[in-house]
Amino acid sequence: MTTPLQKWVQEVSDLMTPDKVYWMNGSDEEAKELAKMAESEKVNGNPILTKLNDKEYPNSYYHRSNPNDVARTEHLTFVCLPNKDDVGSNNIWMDPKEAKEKMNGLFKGCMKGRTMYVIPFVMGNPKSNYAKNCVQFTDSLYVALSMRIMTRVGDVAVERIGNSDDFFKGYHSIGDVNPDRRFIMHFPHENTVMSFGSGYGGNALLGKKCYSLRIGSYLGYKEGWLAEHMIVIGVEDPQGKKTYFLGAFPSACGKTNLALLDPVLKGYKVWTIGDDIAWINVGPDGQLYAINPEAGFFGVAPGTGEKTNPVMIDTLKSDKFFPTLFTNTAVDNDNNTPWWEGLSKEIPENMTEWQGAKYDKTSGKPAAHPNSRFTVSAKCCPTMSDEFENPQGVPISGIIFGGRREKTMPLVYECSSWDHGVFTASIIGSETTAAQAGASGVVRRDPMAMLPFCGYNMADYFTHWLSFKNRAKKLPKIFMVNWFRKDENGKFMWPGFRDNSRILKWMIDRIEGTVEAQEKELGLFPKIEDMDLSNLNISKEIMEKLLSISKEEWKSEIVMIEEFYAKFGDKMPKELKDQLDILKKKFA
Ligand code: GTP
Ligand code: SPV
Ligand code: MN
Repeated sequence: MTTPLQKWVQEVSDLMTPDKVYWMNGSDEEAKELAKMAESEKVNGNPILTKLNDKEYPNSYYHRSNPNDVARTEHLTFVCLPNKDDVGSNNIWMDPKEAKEKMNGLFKGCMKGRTMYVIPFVMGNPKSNYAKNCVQFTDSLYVALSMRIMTRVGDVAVERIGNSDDFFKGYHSIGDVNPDRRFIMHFPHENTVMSFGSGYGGNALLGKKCYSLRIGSYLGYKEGWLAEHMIVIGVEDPQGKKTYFLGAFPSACGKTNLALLDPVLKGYKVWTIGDDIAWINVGPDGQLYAINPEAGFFGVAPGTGEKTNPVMIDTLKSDKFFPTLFTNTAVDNDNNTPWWEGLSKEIPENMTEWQGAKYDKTSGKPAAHPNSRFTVSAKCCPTMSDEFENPQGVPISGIIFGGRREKTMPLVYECSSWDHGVFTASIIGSETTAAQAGASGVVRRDPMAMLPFCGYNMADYFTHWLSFKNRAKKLPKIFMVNWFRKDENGKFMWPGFRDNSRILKWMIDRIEGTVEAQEKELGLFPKIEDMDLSNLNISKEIMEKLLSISKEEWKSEIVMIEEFYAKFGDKMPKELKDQLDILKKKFA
């Protein structure tokens, strides 16, 4: 008897006509075999993978992508629900029928001469009721190996799927890596994504942004849960008590760094559960519980160093999983090790830059692409929490939102209610980064850090967020942070990174009710004397600046918020419009 899964694979291979169809089982032996093939297989004259120095970086390989394929391409990403109004102005819509015709045209015969890798995987611990069954196929060895790191690949997914047709169907071909023939099409109502022409993480590892966020958020809306662009961490205090937080920052704005934080504050410890995606459910006791559906990290390399993120450096040097990948970093040829800006103070003499040329230090250009990344298993991370595999997830006491803002946004404040928290998250603005193709440094609204990832109308999404005040018995506190505020000379005023533990401590004190806050226009602010700034060389004046609110800046901010809200017309929930009115009056 053929199962729906087998039938589907037969249909897609009939269309794409690969020379071979290979089903991945997720074993170590298989990964080693695939890596060996990737070392000998060439694309554009370059091997797909090159082995790096095994002593310094065990099990590690280098991958150089096509220079036109180094980031997510939001302008080529579509949500194809039958009704255009259901995708909202936050998404680009295409009629599902038209989208499928287009994709089938691209997919027809696209795997001739190639192997189709069928990758069955589970998002979340297979023992969890919150876990989801998925299958993606691809003709890229790099994508196949990356999926092994980022998800739980193997027979367990095939067993869970059994004779059912209820599984995520991910279509992927790297095609000819031509941006004119590149599309990432989502069909949330059919649990399907079709992706062609890119091998880049967010475009090609379909379990990640495509499924766990865009399709996931749509499922969450229908089923009463949330799929979010969030880290999940447990912060242990000196008494050993753990407080669990979620944290949402836009792409390349500090999630991975906060998720693997090594606190400067004595006696505190951060336990990692997730660094990019959280699935949040109301648990049996009425609290919010979160799991991380992923199994690895696809992290930004530049800026990761011994000083800023020692835990990630240890993770990358671990030998606990095969393989670890480095993509579009530079290579230090004397040591055959990956290198990027921020890894070490000295720049190695003999380097190949990310596009394959000899690196010229005097060029003024970075050696690694600003969005160069590593792909590494959570098994390699020394701070991984015991709760990572907990099928129920962890109970959440605080939600941290943030953005990257040179100006306007204070270092930290607390929201005064759930509605106020949802409002505050809905008005997040952030400077764009190299994680998405296009200009960097442009301020755009990025509500909940989900603008590129919400798979349905964002106004409905806000309504869904608001509804948790009725679904949950006990809600977490909501905080807003900005690590990136600069002084007149363009220098970051807050040291950030490991010093962010000072902010986490204040949040825990607020959750425990041991410190008071002071009310300002935006919310509840810390009193400077309540913050642990021990052994930190920062003046009271700078702290005041970091926590200050400029009436002028907020007046123009409100104009931008109104423009953004207007894009959603009548669908915008009343609670948020009321909150905006209240804020406007405060700055009138
Ligand atoms: P995605 O993987 O794209 O979702 O990003 P992310 O939010 O996980 O970003 P990540 O933690 O990798 O941070 C990206 C960039 O922000 C790097 O260049 C870091 O050096 C920088 N960064 C992170 N935390 C801080 C901080 O506290 N202060 C400053 N100044 N920079 C930071
Ligand atoms: C992001 O851009 O937010 C990332 C990288 O985490 S990707 O998975 O490529 O989207
Ligand atoms: Mn991300």
